[in-house]
This record gives sequence, C-alpha cells and structure tokens, in this order.
Amino acid sequence: MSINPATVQPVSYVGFDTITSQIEHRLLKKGFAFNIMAVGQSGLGKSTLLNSLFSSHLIDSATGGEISKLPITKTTEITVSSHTLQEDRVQLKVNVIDTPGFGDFIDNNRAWDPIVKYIKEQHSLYLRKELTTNRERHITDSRVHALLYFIKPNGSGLKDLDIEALKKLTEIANVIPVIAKADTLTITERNEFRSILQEDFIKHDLKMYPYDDNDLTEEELELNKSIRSIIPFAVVGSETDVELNGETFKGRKTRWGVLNIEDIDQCEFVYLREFLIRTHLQDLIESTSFVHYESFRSRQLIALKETASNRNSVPMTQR
Ligand SMILES: Nc1nc2c(ncn2[C@@H]2O[C@H](COP(=O)(O)OP(=O)(O)OP(=O)(O)O)[C@@H](O)[C@H]2O)c(=O)[nH]1
Ligand SMILES: [Mg+2]
Repeated sequence: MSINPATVQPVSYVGFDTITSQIEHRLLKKGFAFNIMAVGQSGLGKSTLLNSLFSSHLIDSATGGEISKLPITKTTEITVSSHTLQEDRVQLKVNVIDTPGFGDFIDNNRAWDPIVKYIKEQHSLYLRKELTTNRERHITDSRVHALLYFIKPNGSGLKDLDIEALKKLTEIANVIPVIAKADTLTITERNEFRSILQEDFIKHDLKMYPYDDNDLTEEELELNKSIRSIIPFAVVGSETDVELNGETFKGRKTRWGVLNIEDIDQCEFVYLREFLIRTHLQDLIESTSFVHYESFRSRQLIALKETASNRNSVPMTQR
C-alpha cells in the first residue's frame, strides 16, 4: 500500500504520552467510569468501531474473560455494555453506549430525539441523586462523556440531517466527529473531505470538542490546536483478523491493498483511541460535568424556583 505517512499526521506534535501518573491516581482513587457513545447514520460502522476501539483491551466485567466475539448485527435500540479496560497498570471502567443508526425511517425528521432524550435523562438522574438529602459520596455517573458522531465518507460535506442533529447534540454533550469507513477514500480524499467538514463546522457554528477554556495552560492549548487539525479523525473499524507477510492484525482489504487499523500511517484509529482514553480522558469527564451538566442543572433549578414562586404568588383563597 503506497501511502505517504507525512500526510496523515497532525500539524505538530501531539502529546499522547503526557498523561501524568497524578491524573491516573486521582481517577483511580475516585473509582470513575468513562461513558462513550456512538451516533450517526445507519450502517456507518458505529458498532464495529466501538468494538475495535477497545477489543484487544476489553475484559468483560461479568465473566472476567475477553469480550464476546459474536458477529455484529444491526443495532435496533440503545444498548450499554460495561467493560473494564486494562491499560498498563491502570484499570478503567468503560461503558460503551451503542445507538441505532439514523436513516431507517422514511421520515428521518428528528431521528436524533431518542439520543437527546437519553443524554438528558442521564443528567436528570445525576441531578436527582445530587439533590437527595442523603447524598451518596460517589454518585454513579452515567452521563455521556464522549459522543462519537459518524459522518458518511461522501466527499461533499455535512448533510442537512447531520447539521440538525449536530446542533442539538453539541449543546448537550462533548461531540467528537469522525469520518466513517475512511478506507473507502484515498489519503488525499480524506484530507480534502476533512477540510470541507472543518469549514462546515464553522459555517454552521457547531461547537465540537475540545473546547479552549480560560484555565488551560499554554501546553494544553497547543495540544488542542494540534488535535483540532486532525478532527474529524478518519477512522476504519474492523473485527476481522487479516494476515500479511506472516503478521496478523485487525484490518480490511481495500482497493489499494490490506489496511491495518492500528497503523497510524494508514488511518487515525490509534489517534482517536489515545485521544479518548489518554490525553483527554480527564478533560472529557470534567467538561461534561462543568459545561454540559452544569447548564442542564442551572436550567432545571431555575425552572424549579419559578414553579415554586408561581405557586407562592397564588392567593391563599385560590389554593
Ligand atoms: N469499508 C468499511 N466497512 C466497515 C467499516 N466498519 C464497519 N464496516 C462494515 O459496515 C457494515 C455495518 O457495520 P456496523 O458496525 O453494523 O454499522 P452501524 O453503524 O453500527 O450500523 P447500525 O447499527 O445499523 O446503525 C458491516 O458490514 C461492517 O463490516 C469500515 O471502517 N470500513
Ligand atoms: Mg450498530
């Protein structure tokens, strides 16, 4: 496969090795969970990518064995599967939320509604737990920390359905867009498509993750800038082992040859995984809490206050 490695790399160094043991310790002590969701049109490889993302690392929480190798079928409802992810000496609890694809209905209007509802319900669940008198010390966190949004590799840009869905989703969650099935595009086509999408995000004022807030250090801002240059990540998922020159890896046979999904010169799958579970893990969890949950929480509390004051303003005789 003749691919020029330089063309798929971010503009500058991406500090994937920068996670500090301090963060690891803090997270481990808290016993946290990381919740990741995949959303997008039907058949774009959402289920396959979720499985490929952690497949070599996932251990089933229930059985202690490796996750099942059952074939992937069409996703028909929102399903959550919990796994323990073993990374060196660190264990992370990962909840993977798979969703049915858009496009299965004649009228796809508001196809994103069940997703929006699910995300808001998790916020609401958390808020209710927070507001109980005997608040738990560690509230089980089912809020969606990362939402992978799959974009069809059509070469021309976002469709109206994507724009509408992204408008809603970026308001309530950390959205990380990905170019699905990138093996169907050449490296040049991927880069061109990426630029078109980056312009579309700006044009439609879609606020993708990561955000540059004021407390970030110079280094973190630099890292985000570099990351942003390769977002949306062009990804390829595979559940099939392929053999090439005596080596076996997760891959796909393409028009150009065999593609190894773990090879950063061939697709950005590894960048995406490192971004999710290393460099931005803590920030994804914090942004969910401080940006998205906080705005949900304040809206709910204001509404509660208004209901209470309306009730109080009704004259006693009318109560
Ligand atoms: N070429 C290519 N095919 C892929 C890729 N990922 C998945 N596929 C294939 O695309 C088909 C659909 O994959 P799924 O993972 O079920 O897609 P999905 O988005 O979960 O589909 P729904 O659950 O129906 O929304 C399967 O035949 C996969 O083998 C990829 O990266 N490249
Ligand atoms: Mg699916």
